[in-house]
Parts: sequence; C-alpha cells; structure tokens
Amino acid sequence: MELASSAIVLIVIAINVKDVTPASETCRKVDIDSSTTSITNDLSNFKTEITSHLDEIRQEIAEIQSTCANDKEMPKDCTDVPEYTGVKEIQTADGRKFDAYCKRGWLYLSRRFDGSVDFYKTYAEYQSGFGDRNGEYFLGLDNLVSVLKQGRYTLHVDLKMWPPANTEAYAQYSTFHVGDATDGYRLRIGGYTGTAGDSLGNPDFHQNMKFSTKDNDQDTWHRSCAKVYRGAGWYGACHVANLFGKYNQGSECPKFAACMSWFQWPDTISNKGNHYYSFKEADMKLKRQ
Ligand SMILES: [Ca+2]
Repeated sequence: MELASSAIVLIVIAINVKDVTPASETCRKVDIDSSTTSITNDLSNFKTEITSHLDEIRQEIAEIQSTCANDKEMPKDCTDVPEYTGVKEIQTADGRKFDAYCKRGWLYLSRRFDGSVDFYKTYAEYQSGFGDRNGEYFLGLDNLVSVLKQGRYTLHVDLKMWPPANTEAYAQYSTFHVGDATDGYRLRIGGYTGTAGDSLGNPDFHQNMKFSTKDNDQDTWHRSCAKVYRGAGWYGACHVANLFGKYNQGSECPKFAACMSWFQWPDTISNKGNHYYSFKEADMKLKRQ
C-alpha cells in the first residue's frame, strides 16, 4: 500500500511539473526532490522486507528438502545398505525408527563378545532392547517383529570358541519368524544349514516356543527356565541353546546350562558335556531374502 500511494504521488507530481511556471520552478523542484527521496526510501524498505521474506521461504524449502532426503535415505533394514558396516538408523515400513548395527547387509539382533553388557534382563527390557549399538546389545523384540513383517528373512548365528581352539561355526535358518507381543513373540524357525549344529530348530526345545524372561515365564516347564538357567529366550523345557545366558570369562561354565551355550555343537567341547561349554562370541543377525 505504501508503495502504491508513493507511486500515485509521483504521477501527480509528474503531471504538475508540466504546468509549472518558470517563477515557481525552483520550489517545485524542491518538492519533487523531496518526494523522490521519500519514494526511494519506501522502495528500499520494501526491498528489504521482500528480501527478508525470501530468506525465510528459502530456509523453509531447505528444511523440507532436508527432511525428504533423510526419509529417502533411511533404510528399512541393513539389506538396503549392503556395503555399510556400523550403526545405522533404520525405519521400518510401519514407521518404527531405531538404531541397529549393520555389517555387509546383515542386521544384528544380538552381539556378544566380551561380557560388557548383562543379558539377564526383564521382559520389558527384551521388548524394547538394551546395550550399546556399537558393542554388545539386543535389538528389542518389538523392533525385530517390525523388521520381520517386511518380508522373508534369513537368521544367521555365529559362534566362536575361546583360545586356543578359536574355532568358529555358524547355524543359518532360511525360515525365521517371530510373532508379535500378543502371542508372546512365538518362534517359528527352520531350513537349517551350517556347521554349528541345529540347536534353535529343535522341536522339543525352541521351535514354536514363546519368549521367556526371569519375570515372565512363558516356557513349557513347571519351573522358570530363565531363572534356573540365568538367561532369556525361546525356552521349552528348557533349552539346547542359551545365547542370552550368562557371559563367562572363560570356556568352562560353572553351572549346568546357565552360560552362553549351544548344545548341538558337532564335537564334545567340555569334559562335562556341551551344556558346560561357554562360548567366547555369539552373534545373531538377519538379512532379507
Ligand atoms: Ca515355566
């Protein structure tokens, strides 16, 4: 409006200039000069105001572009970033966001290699996940379920013995499904291949079992497997794999079946039997097929 009124003033002045007599020309000129200065100031203010608005608009556009770029870049699992190794923010198809450790396309459900994180946790902690994404951790059952909804996934278990053997072996499952919370995160697993032996696929112990913790007994035993064997997991009555059992700083577990064990290992690895062997490293990871 200020600009428009200034423009009108300028036009009126311009018309008046035509009619001036030589006697009053100087006075008129002063008036014109004064009006021109005023219009120039108005235009300058108007330009400043427009520039300021443009800067705000540019900033808003940049923010929107940045948000869109982030959404576009966020992988729905580690299979989307096959070359990446490290912690990555994942966003699943149902909108769930969380950090996970990725390595060459594999998304880690759990990592254990030094005992720095205690895995003897509550049901709520297993639901949400715990530990250090750059170190030992458990991803969380709700995050796992959200990932598994996106397709068919392979589960891969890596095990490593203590020195001097340092033997490594794996168990891979082409079928890996975990039900949601309403069904107690029930496990359906199958299609074993590998070198470590098929512990998790065992129908008497883990297949089709719900997830149990020390404070939520969903196993099929009259006592609590999680409490007696100091862990958590898909227990029946009770287990041949205790990957969330106690981490022992050495191969010999002080208590029967209470450490990070894998009973189906093809060789006998403890004098007292494989339930007494505590592994040095145990990872569980998944990849979309
Ligand atoms: Ca029980």
